[in-house]
Amino acid sequence: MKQIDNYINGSYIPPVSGNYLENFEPATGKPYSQVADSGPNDVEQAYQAASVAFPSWSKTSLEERFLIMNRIAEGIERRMELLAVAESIDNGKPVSLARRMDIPRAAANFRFFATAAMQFASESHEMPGTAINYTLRQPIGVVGCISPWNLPLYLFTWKIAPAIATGNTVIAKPSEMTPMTAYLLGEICTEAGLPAGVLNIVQGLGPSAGQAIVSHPGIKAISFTGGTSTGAHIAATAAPVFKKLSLELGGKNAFIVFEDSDFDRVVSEAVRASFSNQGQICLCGSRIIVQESIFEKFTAAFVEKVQQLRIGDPQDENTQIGALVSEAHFHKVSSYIALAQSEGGKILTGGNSVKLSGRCTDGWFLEPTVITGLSQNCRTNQEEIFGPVVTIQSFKDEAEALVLTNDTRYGLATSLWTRDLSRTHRMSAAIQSGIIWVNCWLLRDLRTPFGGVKDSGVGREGGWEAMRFFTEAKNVCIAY
Ligand code: TXE
Repeated sequence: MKQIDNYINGSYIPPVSGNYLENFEPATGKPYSQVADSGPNDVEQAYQAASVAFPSWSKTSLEERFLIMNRIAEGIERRMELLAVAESIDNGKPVSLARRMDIPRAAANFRFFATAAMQFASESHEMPGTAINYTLRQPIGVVGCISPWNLPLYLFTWKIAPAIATGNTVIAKPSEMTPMTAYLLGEICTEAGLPAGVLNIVQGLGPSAGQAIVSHPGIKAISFTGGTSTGAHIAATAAPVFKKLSLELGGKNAFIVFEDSDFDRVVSEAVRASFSNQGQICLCGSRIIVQESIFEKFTAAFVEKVQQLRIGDPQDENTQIGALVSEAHFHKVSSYIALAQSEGGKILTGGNSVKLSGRCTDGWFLEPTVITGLSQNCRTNQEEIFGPVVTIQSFKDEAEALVLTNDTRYGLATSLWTRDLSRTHRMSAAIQSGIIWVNCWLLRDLRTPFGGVKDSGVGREGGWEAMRFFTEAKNVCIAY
């Protein structure tokens, strides 16, 4: 069985403990590899490598960083099929999705921030006749990047790329549930000529390996994506020692459909926003709210399209709905279906586990599920389910749509469908979320700030926001 070791100082090395964790394939429910069960000693090894590499890497020319990061992107692209299959096996997502979204975006992350490294500048301010101020934006040093299981390589590289582009050295930990593509990134970086110690990949559990990164006194900034409760725990660990934090957390996003929207497009986009990656994207539209004048018509059309989704072996090219990432997550999501029914919800389609034949017979599959008849303040409409389960409810007018949209503890993303330009501006200004898509969903420009408000996190990733997160601004004031 494949052993997934740590990548430290440019080489793959086993965990100090010698212990490994079973890594399961969600589609079969069976272990298919073993992942290093790392802890504080492994993080210390990584920290030593990263701190030795920092002086040289932080002085590496921007052109050299640009060239190396583009070679990493090329290495990812050359291994597109290998990485897409690995991602699909590890996570349970359809291989077509990994090939279309996850892996190309991982390459794009390195390309984007390679270019950003060349363009990143700061500013100067003259005090006429008195002084000149200039702002130095310097790398922080050794930084920690911790990423989740839902978009494994996509989110892992979204943090690593800006961190190294700005001259930092990195200790990065993928989720213990999806370690494979992060593991494969190590050899790609070595092949691209990334100097040893610039990127160190430590595998293992959150409370051991992750906690060791967050609490290490030498690691000065943490970029985290994951659950809100984990984010709160990380903040409690990091805050007393004044570490810089970026927390991308959970969401319970509204997908708002007004009667004047493009009906056929909004129906198909609602299906995509609800069930892509089995609904395991923090940006998914898990609460569909529809103007009452078209509620029946929309609901019928939406349910019909959901019922056409093909559930199957993630390795099958035609599969649209794959497996949930773990047995625990499968039971968590299933429990929310039962909860919804106990709260008075009516299941319009789905609600059942799926028993496939052949190799996937013991996999963790759930039908895409649509539930109606629930109040906004019930748990099903308030808590992040993070699976192929959406609720659908109606609203009378713009005022009610806004109340429903904002009525959760989260504030990550919203998808608003209307042709009314004034309404678009009014609602976009009033909606409490960090991202608002109008007549689209998951359309991403990497230059834009990315992040949530309320319990969806603090800090922003993307574009100059990410470059600024991984640098410290120093003001130098020189008197004439
Ligand atoms: O996230 P966790 P999980 C939500 C979603 C999901 C829930 C839990 O609701 O059901 O979070 O998912 C590491 N110190 N999202 O279990 O536990 C962990 O090893 C340091 C939304 O995947 O937050 C992993 O690498 N690190 C989210 C990473 O944190 C710790 C995407 C995420 O794990 C740690 C994923 C600790 N004490 C889940 N405990 C989004 N916004 O996209 C865990 N980790």
